[in-house]
Amino acid sequence: MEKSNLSSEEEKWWGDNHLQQINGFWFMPLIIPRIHRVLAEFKPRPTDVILGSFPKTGTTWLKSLLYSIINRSSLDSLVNNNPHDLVPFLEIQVYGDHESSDSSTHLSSSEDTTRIFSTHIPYQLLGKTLESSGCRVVYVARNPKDTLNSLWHFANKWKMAEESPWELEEAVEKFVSGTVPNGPYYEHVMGYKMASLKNPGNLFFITYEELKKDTKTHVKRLAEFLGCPFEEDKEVEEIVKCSSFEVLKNHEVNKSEEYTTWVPTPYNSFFRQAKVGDYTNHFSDDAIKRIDALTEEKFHKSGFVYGI
Ligand code: PAP
Repeated sequence: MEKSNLSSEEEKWWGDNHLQQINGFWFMPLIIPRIHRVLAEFKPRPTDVILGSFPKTGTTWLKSLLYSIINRSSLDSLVNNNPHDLVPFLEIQVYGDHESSDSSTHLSSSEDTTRIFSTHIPYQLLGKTLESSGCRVVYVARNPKDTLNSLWHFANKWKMAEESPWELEEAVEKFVSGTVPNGPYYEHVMGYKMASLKNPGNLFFITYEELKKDTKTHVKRLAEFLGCPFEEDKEVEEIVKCSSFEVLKNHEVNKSEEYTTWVPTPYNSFFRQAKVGDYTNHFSDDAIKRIDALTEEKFHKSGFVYGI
C-alpha cells in the first residue's frame, strides 16, 4: 500500500524511511546528491588510496589499518580520533551538504601527501572515476549474514529506531530483495571483486574473515600493495595491535555516546562485537536458509565461493 505513494525509483526501507535508486543501487535520499557530486567532481590523484566497502563489513577497522600503514609514526592519532574522522567518506564528509568548506579541507593536502578516502559507492557507479586516475583501491567484503546482522544492530541504534525499531524479519526481507542502503549487497561485492580480478595491481580485495584469521600476514600484504612495505615485524605487530577491536573500542573517543555530525549515530556504535558468526545468535534457521540460497546463486555460481 505505502509503495503506491512512491515513484518507481523509490522503495520503502523501514518505518517512514525510503530509499532511492541510481542505476539499480539503493541509497538514502540525503546521500543521492552527494553521490552525484562525487561522480561529477572527484578527481582522484594517482597517489590516492580509496577504501571501498559495503556498510558494516569492516570499514572502521580498515580505516585505522590503512591510516597507520601509510602514516607509520602517527599511531597516537588513533588514540585521539575516531577512524572515521581520520579517513573521511567521500559521499558523507568530503562531498557533504555544506558545499566547498568540507571538501576543500579534505581535498587540499599537498601533492606529496597520500590522501586516504573511503566510500560505500558501488564500483558500477564509481569505477570509471577510480580507473581514470590509477589510484589504489582496497575493498573489504564480509560474509552476508554477519554484514546484515551488524547492519541490523547498527540501524537500531539510530535516533529514528527509538520510535520504530527495524525488526529482524523485515531486515532479512529487505536484504534479500536488495533494498538496503547501498544495496544490493551481492552486486556491490561482485562489482569490486570482478574489478580486482581484472586489475589486481590497482584493486586489493580482502575479506573481513581472512583478515581476522591472520591479520599480520594481510597487513604486510596491504603495505606491499600500497608501496610501503615493512622492514621490521615489530612495526607490523604494533599496527595490528593499535588497530585491533579490543584496543580501539576502549579509547575515550570511540566509547563516546556523542552523535557524529555525519550519520545519526553515536561514535560508540561503530564498535559492537567484531565476531565472525555472531549472526547465529540472532538469525532463525529460515533466515539463514534464505540468505545462503541467495549467496549460492549470486556468489558461488559466479565462481566466488564465499559467504556461506
Ligand atoms: P560502517 O560501514 O558504518 O563504517 P563498519 O566499520 O564497516 O561500519 O562495520 C562495523 C563492524 O566492524 C562492527 O561489526 P559487528 O556489528 O559485527 O560487531 C564492528 O564491531 C566491527 N569493527 C569495528 N572496529 C573493528 C576492528 N578494529 N576490528 C574488527 N572489527 C571491527
